[in-house]
This record gives sequence, C-alpha cells and structure tokens, in this order.
Amino acid sequence: MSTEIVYVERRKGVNGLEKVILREVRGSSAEVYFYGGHVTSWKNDHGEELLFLSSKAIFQPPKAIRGGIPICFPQFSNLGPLEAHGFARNKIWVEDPDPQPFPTSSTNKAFIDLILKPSDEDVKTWPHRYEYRLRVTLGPGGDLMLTSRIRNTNSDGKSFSFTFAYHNYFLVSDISEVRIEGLETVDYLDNLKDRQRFTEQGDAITFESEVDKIYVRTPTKIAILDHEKKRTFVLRKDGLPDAVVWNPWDKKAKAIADLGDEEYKHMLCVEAAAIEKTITLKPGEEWKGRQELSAVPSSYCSGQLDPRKVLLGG
Ligand code: TA6
Repeated sequence: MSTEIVYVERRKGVNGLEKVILREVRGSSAEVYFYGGHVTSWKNDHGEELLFLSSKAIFQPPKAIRGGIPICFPQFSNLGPLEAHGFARNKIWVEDPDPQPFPTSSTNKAFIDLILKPSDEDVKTWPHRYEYRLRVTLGPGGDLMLTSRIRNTNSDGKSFSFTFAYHNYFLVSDISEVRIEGLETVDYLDNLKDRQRFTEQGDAITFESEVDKIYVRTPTKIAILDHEKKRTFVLRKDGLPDAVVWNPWDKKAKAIADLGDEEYKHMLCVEAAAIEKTITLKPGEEWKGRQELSAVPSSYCSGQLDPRKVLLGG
C-alpha cells in the first residue's frame, strides 16, 4: 500500500508562526517560515539535518531567526543606513497569489512562492516600492533551490540600489575539520580588518579562529567539505558574484545572545551574495539571484575529496 506524499504542507510553527514543509519522494524535506521568507530546515533522504539552527533561536518578530537561511535585503551587514542585513529577514512574507511563471523543470512539485511588498510604514524606512518574489524549491534529488526576483515598482521614476545575501548557515560536525574549496586565490574584503582587500592563498580554506570575509567575484561553485561527516555541500550560484564566509568563533559566539556558547563549532556560514557592486534597478526593471545547494557523500568526489571533481562535475 503506497501512501500519497504531501509535497507542500502548510502548518503552524514555533510561536504559531506560519510555515510550509516541502517534501520529496525519497524522503528529503525543507521548512520555510513566512516570517523572513526564512528556510529553517533542510533534510536529506535519511532525515539528517543539513542546516544549522541555533538552540537559542528566537522565533519572535522583529528578531531574525538565528540559523537556516536568513535573507539579507536590501542591505548586507551594516554597509548602509538601514538595520544590519536589511529588513527582509524580519518581515512577514505572504504566499504569492500571482506567482510569475518560473522556467523550472516540471518534475519539481515541492516548492513555495512567497512575496514581500512594502507597507506604507515600510516606505518611511526605505522610500521605495518593490515586489520581491521568492521561490524555494526542493528538487526530487533533495537539492534546495532559492530564486529571488526583485522588481522596482516605484511610480515616482526613481531607481533604487541594494546589496543582497542568502546567509546560509551550514551544519557541520566540527568547524576545525571543515574546509572550503573554490575560493583559493580569490580577493576578499576582511570584515575583521576594516574591510581591507587581500588575496586568498592557494590552499583550501580551513578554520582555527574567527573569520568574516567577503570574497569578491568568486567562481559559481563552492564546495564545503565536512571531513568527519564525510559530506560535501556544493553551493552553486547565479547572479550573485560574491560569497561571504563567517564563523564567529568562541569569543564572539559568547557575545551573541541567541547563539549557544559552543555552537560556533557546528556552524559555518557560506553565503551567496551581491555586495561589492550594488545592484541598481530602474522602475520596471527586475533582478534575479539564484542559489542551489546540494549535499553529497564525500566519497562521491573520490580521490581523497578532490574538490575539482565536485567543482567540475554537474
Ligand atoms: O555575514 C557575516 C555577518 O555579516 C557577520 O559580520 C556577522 O555579524 C553575521 O553576519 C551575523 O549577523 P547578525 O546580524 O545576524 O547577527
């Protein structure tokens, strides 16, 4: 007897906040909160969680949820006059009643279309009208895709500019055993050194202290290798030239109220972003930024975790 799979289930989450659970036939799943348009969970076919979510995460507007995939829009970090990382992550999004046709494969059944538009009150903070459409899709193989389409709907003829990031928190077994491949020799701005510009050395990136870097104009594929879990995350991005790498390490972790003191060991942020060059949209213009996350057993890239196999493949 086969049970019918519910690809998209609407439910109440923590504190009664609305969420959607996406499920795929082989057992993978993802959870998306309407609050922030925020992915809080992504599980593989074996039901193993792949995203870090803080044990102290506060599911209470206006505090952004610590972990998962916060959306940073229209400002990354404090690189402008708005609150850190902009306001999209602490607004209540709604299901898009009029989703634009996305040219996605018809095999994708587990997806949700959300939309964020400014209220009259919001326009006082950021004086622009926009339509931000977000589609979150769980592919049949368990890949997680996020597509953002942002349109300038100003009627006063004004352009607007923004910076952006999918602030992915990956769940890792032990940060000291993790490495990132794909950012070697790439230039970065070091947030811990007044955003001075440096060039990454030729070896894979490993972690032994706080890191907060904006890599500029990176390759479109980045691999995160978790040696202990024998798992490799592959991040593919389109329309998002930059990538942020962040781990707060022990001291800063203690200063972050909604993060457990030791939890920095199990998280690594690798973010698909557009920061160095702001995106500017004239009225009527639309921008699109997409990321695709997959998690594969490290044996997949045989030959001692040779990242080139991951990076060149697929
Ligand atoms: O993406 C890295 C970063 O901008 C760091 O500088 C760090 O502060 C982090 O994001 C978290 O920011 P948040 O506002 O969520 O505490």
